[in-house]
Amino acid sequence: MSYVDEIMNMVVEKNPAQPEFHQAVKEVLESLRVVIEANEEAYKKDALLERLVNPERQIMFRVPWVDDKGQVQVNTGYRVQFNSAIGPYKGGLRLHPSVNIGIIKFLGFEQIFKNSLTGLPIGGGKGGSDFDPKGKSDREVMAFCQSFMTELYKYIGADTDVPAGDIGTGAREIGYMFGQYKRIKGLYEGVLTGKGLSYGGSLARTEATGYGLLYLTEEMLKSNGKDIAGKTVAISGSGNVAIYACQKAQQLGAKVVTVSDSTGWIYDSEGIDVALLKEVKEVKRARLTEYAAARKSAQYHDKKAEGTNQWSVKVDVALPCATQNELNIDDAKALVANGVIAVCEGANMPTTLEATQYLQANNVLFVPGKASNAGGVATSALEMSQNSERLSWTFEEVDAKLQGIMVNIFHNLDDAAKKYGMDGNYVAGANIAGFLKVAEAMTAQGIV
Ligand code: NDP
Ligand code: 2IT
Repeated sequence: MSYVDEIMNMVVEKNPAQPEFHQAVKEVLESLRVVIEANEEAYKKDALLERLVNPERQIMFRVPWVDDKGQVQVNTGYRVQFNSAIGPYKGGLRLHPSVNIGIIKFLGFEQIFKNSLTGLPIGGGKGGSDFDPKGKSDREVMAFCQSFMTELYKYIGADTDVPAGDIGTGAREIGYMFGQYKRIKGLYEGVLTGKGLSYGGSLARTEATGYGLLYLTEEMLKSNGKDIAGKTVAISGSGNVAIYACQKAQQLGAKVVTVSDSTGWIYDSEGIDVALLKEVKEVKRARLTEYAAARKSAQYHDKKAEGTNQWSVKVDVALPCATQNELNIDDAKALVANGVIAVCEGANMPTTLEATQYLQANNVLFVPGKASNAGGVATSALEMSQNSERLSWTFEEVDAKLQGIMVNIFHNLDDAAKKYGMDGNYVAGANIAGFLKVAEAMTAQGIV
């Protein structure tokens, strides 16, 4: 049995009931096959793949807090410190009822390669909790965040592990967590990113993931003789990534006709009104039905009642920006039948393996999230740099750096795919380019 297959089997056997983690490892290892096989003896002797798929450290803890009725609630907190070969652990905190150790491990594993692709010195980590911020009062969210940080602070720090936002964790949650860290540690340091501008945050971090997704998509289309301007785009999600993807797509001359949340989706024939979307989602924290109620050109579709989603709409470009496995084989078939030319992932692993293969087999340009959504973590690393030098850069400076990083990521993965004889396979290109740097650093640092 080949080394890659041996490791795949081991991961499934040793980590039962973690299907998302298996899926993430499978996608990466399959496309690394040619690289591993070229150097199999050395990698095997050093157990490089065994070390790569085993987190350096996994922390799980109890998070008790008191709700507004005086009832004690108990959640589980997680931080997986996956790989620190190229820098301190870096990655977001997800707050969503679906969170479990397998989800955090898949996200942490992806983060290793994503962070490597940015070209910046950051290792891979991820954390979160099964706490659901939806429908909670600000005081309840604060109580949870303070309790969460009262345990997490022991394991993080500006030079060891720097968490940030993800699903359910935005500026409000990062603020409460930062306040509690500072209070317990008595230390004002850049221990979290995505902070508010008044206490060490970076301009353009809020926009970075969505903007970065579009910078990379634009460059990828250009390199294939196409232009984002004039294209019709479907976006899923209506959170941080989706909103700023929408904004940048429209600035670049595309028309975004859909957004979604977990219950429904919007088709807006005039193009999504970003100001209205921000008001509904960022200010009111309301549902998309409110967007439809406020705009004549918008139709609201209930996902469950209709059994439909935004991938049934005829578009040129699809940007999944909500969550894992939200674009399956039936969705891929519908997109291809409608003539889609490109799918670039804003979320982490939103496309199933089967759907990815179908899109690639039908010549759809496909960029995996670890490359196309890397603008968020890249700008987090720029926030760390600003915190270290105790300076703040202008929006234009950060945005220009972000753009340069995304263009660079695309060319690195394009070159890697070509070098290994898989021209146009951006999944393979991203995994190979991300892996090689981490593998070299791990090898250089000995058996640790
Ligand atoms: P937000 O919490 O801001 O928004 C999440 C959006 O996705 C909401 O519209 C939410 O709908 C929807 N959603 C969440 N879970 C589900 C689900 N199970 N089914 C259907 N819809 C769902 O999160 P972000 O925008 O920050 O994150 C979106 C994706 O992007 C995630 O995969 C995240 O890991 C990834 N990402 C985020 C980065 C960042 O900087 N924030 C960086 C790189 C990747 P509802 O409100 O109904 O739950
Ligand atoms: O998935 C991701 O890259 C993020 N949620 C952002 C992580 C970060 O450290 O900014």
